[in-house]
Amino acid sequence: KAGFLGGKNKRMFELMDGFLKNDPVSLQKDILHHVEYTVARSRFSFDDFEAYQALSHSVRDRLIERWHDTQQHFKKKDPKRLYFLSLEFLMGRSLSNSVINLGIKDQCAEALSQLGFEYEVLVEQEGDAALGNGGLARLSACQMDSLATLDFPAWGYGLRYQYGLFRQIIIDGFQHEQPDYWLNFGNPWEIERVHVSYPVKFYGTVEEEIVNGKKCKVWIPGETVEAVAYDNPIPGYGTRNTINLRLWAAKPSEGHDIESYNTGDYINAIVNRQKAEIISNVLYPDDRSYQGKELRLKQQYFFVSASLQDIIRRFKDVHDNIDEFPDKVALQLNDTHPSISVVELMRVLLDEEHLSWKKAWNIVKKVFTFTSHTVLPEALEKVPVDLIESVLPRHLQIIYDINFAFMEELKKKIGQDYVRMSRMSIVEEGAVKNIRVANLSVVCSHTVNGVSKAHSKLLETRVFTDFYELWPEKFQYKTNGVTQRRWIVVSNPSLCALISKWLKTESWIRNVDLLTSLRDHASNPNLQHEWNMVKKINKMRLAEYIETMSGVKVSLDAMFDVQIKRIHEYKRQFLNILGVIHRYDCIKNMEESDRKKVVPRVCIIGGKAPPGYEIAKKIIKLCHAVAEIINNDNDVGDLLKLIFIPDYNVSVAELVIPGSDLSQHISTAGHEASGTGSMKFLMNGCLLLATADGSTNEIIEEIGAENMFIFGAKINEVPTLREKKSAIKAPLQFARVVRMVRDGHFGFKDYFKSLCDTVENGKDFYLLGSDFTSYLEAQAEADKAYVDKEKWSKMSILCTAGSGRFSSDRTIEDYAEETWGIQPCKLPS
Ligand code: KOT
Repeated sequence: KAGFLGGKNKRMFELMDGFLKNDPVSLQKDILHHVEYTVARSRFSFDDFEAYQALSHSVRDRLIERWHDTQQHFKKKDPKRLYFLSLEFLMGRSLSNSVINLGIKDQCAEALSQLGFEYEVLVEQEGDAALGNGGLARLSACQMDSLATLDFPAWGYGLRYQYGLFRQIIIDGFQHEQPDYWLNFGNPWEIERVHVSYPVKFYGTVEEEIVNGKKCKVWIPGETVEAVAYDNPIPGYGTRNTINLRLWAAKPSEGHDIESYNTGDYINAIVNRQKAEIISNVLYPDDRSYQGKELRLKQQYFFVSASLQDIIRRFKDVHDNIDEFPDKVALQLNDTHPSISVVELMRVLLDEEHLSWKKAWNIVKKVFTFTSHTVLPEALEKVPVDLIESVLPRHLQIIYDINFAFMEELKKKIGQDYVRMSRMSIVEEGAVKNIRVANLSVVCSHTVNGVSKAHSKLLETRVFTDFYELWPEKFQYKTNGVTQRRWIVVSNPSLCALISKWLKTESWIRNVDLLTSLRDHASNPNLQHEWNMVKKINKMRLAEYIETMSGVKVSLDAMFDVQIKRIHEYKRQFLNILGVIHRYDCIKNMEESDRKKVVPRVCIIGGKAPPGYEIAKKIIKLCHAVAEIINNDNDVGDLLKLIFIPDYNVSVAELVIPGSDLSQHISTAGHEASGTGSMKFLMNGCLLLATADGSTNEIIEEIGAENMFIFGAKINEVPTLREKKSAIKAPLQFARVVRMVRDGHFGFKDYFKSLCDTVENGKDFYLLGSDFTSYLEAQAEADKAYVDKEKWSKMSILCTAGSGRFSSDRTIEDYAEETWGIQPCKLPS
């Protein structure tokens, strides 16, 4: 606090004369300074990676200035704050994003070029921060960008995994997983806060004590681990506001295993200390099936406990009355993964603040909001009671108490309907007793929302029906969005410049609704021409990448047709591959003269399969096996290519999306909660071939079905189709392509048998067979549209023009107003 003492304060201002400057010469000085003193290389000799490090540190200095000012401002204004709790954040690269948000890209590029470096090359030196799996995690990252840009007083909290999402390598067409030790080369974007650390307790017993004449529970832990904070500044665009993403790392606590030291077992005591760090070691790959793993529960509680201690400390710095907590704090649960926090807050209020149950419960139910990101029943988290009892004994007691109170309330409302009560209970009875984390989250939150209109409806009618009937007012919908800063400005600079030129303003970068005025020019041949040039540049970049990576040369005249996302049966990459086989089969069987009429395609698939998900891995192998045959068939040539892009991640997406003509979002209707990939493609003027699932229906509302290729069963038709499917014969074309795989046309006959079995003999749970004909029709429509260049360009422009609704800025504004009750708190400029 010394800095705030009168006279000293003045002296400090004199010494640190204003903010760091952003002109190229000042940037050069800073870069060279960091080369010499941070990277410790000679300023006369450093390579691209070292230049990247020095540039990053220079940018980070600027972030830190803003970060300090923002935090100070928040403290002074004391607004209600949002704390976004998520076990996953998929941030990708920071340099390119920070430079854009700080508005210093041109200056950096100029500074570097005079030093003999190229900005674009340095950006490529950075590895991805992949502390998350897919959609949910990338959504958190986009939402952090919007929270900062819109000046909301928000913080993110998560875990600082040492190993991020596994790297995918492909050997002979098979996926192998490699560890992602992303911190190997240091991480300039984080600030270690050795003094911000909290003890987190595990195991042990619960005892009773008398405090102030009242009986109180005391948890005597069996193990204590220290949580240390690492701060990651998140800059807003066009504002000085810079918010914080605080990630926790596990470290041994001082008192750890004192017993062993006392008994002289020094070596073992040290070894045991290291074990504490395991908690934040590795991100769990998402396979959407919960197995009740002890380490996973410990990760969840570890980050939640540290975050709540931090949040309560910050609150108490300024407030004496804990009753005001809900006026100052909103706690957002990103799916059920952080939901143990509702129990932890109860525990702190009861056992440490000594509030009555009623008072504590009143606070808890006013602060939490819960967003669900799935409809798959197997993805709903359940934790065995035995496991909680051992790891968090006091929490189990509190869960039982919450459930008891809830059951009593329920009985009053619905009478003695025990069947319904047992469905709604937080405790699942059975051979293995489980805690239903989703039920706990619904009971303890004041709002529950899905991530698209369709998904929210399904939550109300299928997943949480009983709860919806009980508390309809709790349920909301919040359509997901993505940030146009990363998905246009950073990743597609040519399109960004073109849009600004035609709109005669850059304001759309903060106010994406302005894109709608592109509609007025959609038929303008000049815009269409420039639009197509931009697409061509991006296709060239992508084609070069494909060639370096796979050795396959692709034609720029071909339609680039892309499906990139995690591999899962419900996302139906298998349907895509079967469609490619069908296309191949048609080309092979047609007259030479007819081949001239075929619209050439480059079909691109990318994505990681969860390590234990056999069928998903087989889909990847099938893609490679089919590609091997097609790409080497001289009859086919440039008419059809199939490419698998390995190790799909945020940076790869930044390259692939701008270079795509068509993108596929073809999940079985009713399975994709939202899908945010489609929004990134839409912004970049790619046409969508999609089922009416998740966010697609809302995209249809915005840009019109006539500008998309929609196919397949609707959400409400799926259950009936499933019932009837054993009676319905799959179309002949479908049977034929599956037979080609079964018969070994692409090799590996035995290996693919179980994959083929998933779609035949009355199984086909994800309805590939029944959607196949309409899928092919939609594909034919896309071919037809592609040939008509004017029509295609117009549709493409209309996609970008209609993408405004799918900005995370809009999503965050909706949450701020309808869910969290927070207001912007902007730093004066
Ligand atoms: C993972 C495990 C359990 C529950 C949910 C998930 C999950 C859901 N992980 N990612 N998601 C995706 O979240 C996105 C953002 O809301 C959605 O767009 C997408 O449909 C989900 O699959």
